Amino acid sequence: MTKQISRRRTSTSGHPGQPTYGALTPEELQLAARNHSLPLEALSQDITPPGLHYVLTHFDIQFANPDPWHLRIHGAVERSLELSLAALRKYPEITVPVTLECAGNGRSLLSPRPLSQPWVLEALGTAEWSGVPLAWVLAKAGVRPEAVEVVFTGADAGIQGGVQQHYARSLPIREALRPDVVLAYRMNGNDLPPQHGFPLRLVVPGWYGMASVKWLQSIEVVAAPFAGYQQQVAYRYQDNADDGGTPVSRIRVRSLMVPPGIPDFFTRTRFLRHGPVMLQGRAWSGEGAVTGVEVSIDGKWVPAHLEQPAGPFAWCKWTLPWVADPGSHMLACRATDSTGASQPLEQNWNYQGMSNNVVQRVSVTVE
Ligand SMILES: Nc1nc2c(c(=O)[nH]1)N[C@H]1C(S)=C(S)[C@@H](COP(=O)(O)O)O[C@H]1N2
Ligand SMILES: [Mo]
Repeated sequence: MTKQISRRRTSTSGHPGQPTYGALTPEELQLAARNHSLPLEALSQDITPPGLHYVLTHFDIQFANPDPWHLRIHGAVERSLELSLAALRKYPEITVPVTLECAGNGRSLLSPRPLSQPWVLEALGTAEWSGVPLAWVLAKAGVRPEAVEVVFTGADAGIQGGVQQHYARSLPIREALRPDVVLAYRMNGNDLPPQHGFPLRLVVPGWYGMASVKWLQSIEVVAAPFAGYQQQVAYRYQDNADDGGTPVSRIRVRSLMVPPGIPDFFTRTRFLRHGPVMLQGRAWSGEGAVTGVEVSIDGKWVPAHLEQPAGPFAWCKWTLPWVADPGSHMLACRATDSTGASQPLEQNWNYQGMSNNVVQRVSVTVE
């Protein structure tokens, strides 16, 4: 099922992935209408309601029948397993609060703009994912000593970069054996919605969303690095089409704010009354704990108050009281994590538009 594929060049005029200038293309609009982001006002909620959590699906959403469905665990293992949903539900269950973000978040802000899903700033969400620890299932199968990676394959298939494929990604064996990586059958306490991977998906806390394979049907332990399209071609930091690049993995530190006041319908410009207002938002990082958030009001940075996150890979809330005086103001927020990384004021460009964690700027008119 998981076909090994060779690397292909995707750089001909107007092809997907190729950077471009100017207005959004009809193809980008088509993707934007299928895949939606988190409305920024939903940053006010600790846990994102499933309908507001961002969605990214490369091919078609699957509507699986849970009865004949089963998960295959095979490859470099002592015992191959075929597990029904009922069998998986009998294993120990964990619940992990996780902030997922698409690696392409912010892509539409880049210039030139890589042709793909044109996210603005909000391709993220935080959910409580419940299911079986992947490490438990791998222990049942018995990982053989030659294992180097684990390959996860979804039921969805399509064509990308000229290559027909099932959506598939791998994890290095040490990541796959982390105790918090979960084979999730519930999101926020309910069965997974179809768009989030019913009946079963992988959730890899701390990694960009592409690692968390939806509609999971096969787990293969392999003795050589996986060469699938979504691993070797997509999701890489590249300078240009011919650069082999380096793989995208952990989520870079980022923060966003709930735009204060009320919006203008068409432009989304914000309007608010003068006087005290509590600015608030969220900050997260897959590389280490968030250690600080600063908020800039008309260019002057001040530290915000940080709250404890629900888990090591869930966003934390930040707040800052502000007394808004009449006029036009520019607000921004910037987070730092325990590795010392903080968000850039101007984004470094890369060919696929990956991990654009530039600071958000919100302009407000105070009356
Ligand atoms: N089977 C499958 N899994 C997938 C994808 C996909 O297209 N097919 N998209 C990936 C990407 S790029 C992201 S960002 C996340 C999005 O997860 P969500 O739609 O539940 O938010 O799923 C990942 N898992
Ligand atoms: Mo993504």
